[in-house]
Amino acid sequence: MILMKDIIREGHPTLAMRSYEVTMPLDDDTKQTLKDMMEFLENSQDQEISEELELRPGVGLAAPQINIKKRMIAVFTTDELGEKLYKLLLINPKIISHSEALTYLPGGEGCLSVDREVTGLVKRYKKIRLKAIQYLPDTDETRSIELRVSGYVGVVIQHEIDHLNGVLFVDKLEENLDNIEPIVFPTYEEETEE
Ligand code: UDB
Ligand code: ZN
Repeated sequence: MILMKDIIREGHPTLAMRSYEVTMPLDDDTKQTLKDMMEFLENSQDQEISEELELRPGVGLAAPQINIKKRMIAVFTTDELGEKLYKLLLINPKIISHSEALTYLPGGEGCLSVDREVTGLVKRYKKIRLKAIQYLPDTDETRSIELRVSGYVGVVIQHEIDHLNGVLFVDKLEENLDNIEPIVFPTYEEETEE
C-alpha cells in the first residue's frame, strides 16, 4: 500500500529526472506498482480511509513520485462537469498533438510532492491527443489507446506527464495569464451567483 511517506518530495533528485520507457510485456512487479498507484488514489478520495491514513485527496499520480523512474501514470477524477469519470492507468503516454489554445486552473495547481503553498498559475494546452498503453487490472489486459481530453482532465494528464519528464508545476509558474481562458467549473459558478 502506498502512503504519504512513500511519496517523494520537492528536492528529491528523482523528481528532476526523465523516467524510462516501459517495455512490454509488463512484469508482475510493474503491474503491482500500477495497481498500487490506483489504490492510493482511490484510498485518498475515500473520506474514512484518507482520514485514517492521512492521505491528501489525489486525482493523479506518476510513478517517479514513488521513486520509480518508469513512464507510468494513474488518473482518477471526473471532468469539470462531474459527468465523466476517468480511471486510467497509462504506460508510455505521449502527447501526439494539442490545441493552440491554452488554459489553466484558476486556483492554481498543487502537487502531492510539493508541501508548501505556492502562488502562481500554470499554462496548459486546452486540448490534447495522446497515445498510451492502457493497463486494465481487472482483466490483466494491456491495450494501445488514443485519447482526446480537454479541460480539467487534460490538465491532470499534462501535470502527470510533466513528472515523467522531471518537471514540477513550480518550475512553470506565471503571475499573469489574463489573455488565456481559465477552466470553468460550473458547480463553483452557481454557488458564487447566490
Ligand atoms: C492532486 N489534488 O492530487 F477538485 F475530489 C491534488 C493535490 C495536490 C491537492 C492532492 C486535487 O486537486 N484533488 C481534488 C481536486 C478536486 C476534487 C477532488 C480532489 N494533484 C496530483 C499530483 O500532484 N500529481 O502528481 C495535483 C493536481 C493539480 C493539477 C493537476 C493535478
Ligand atoms: Zn504532481
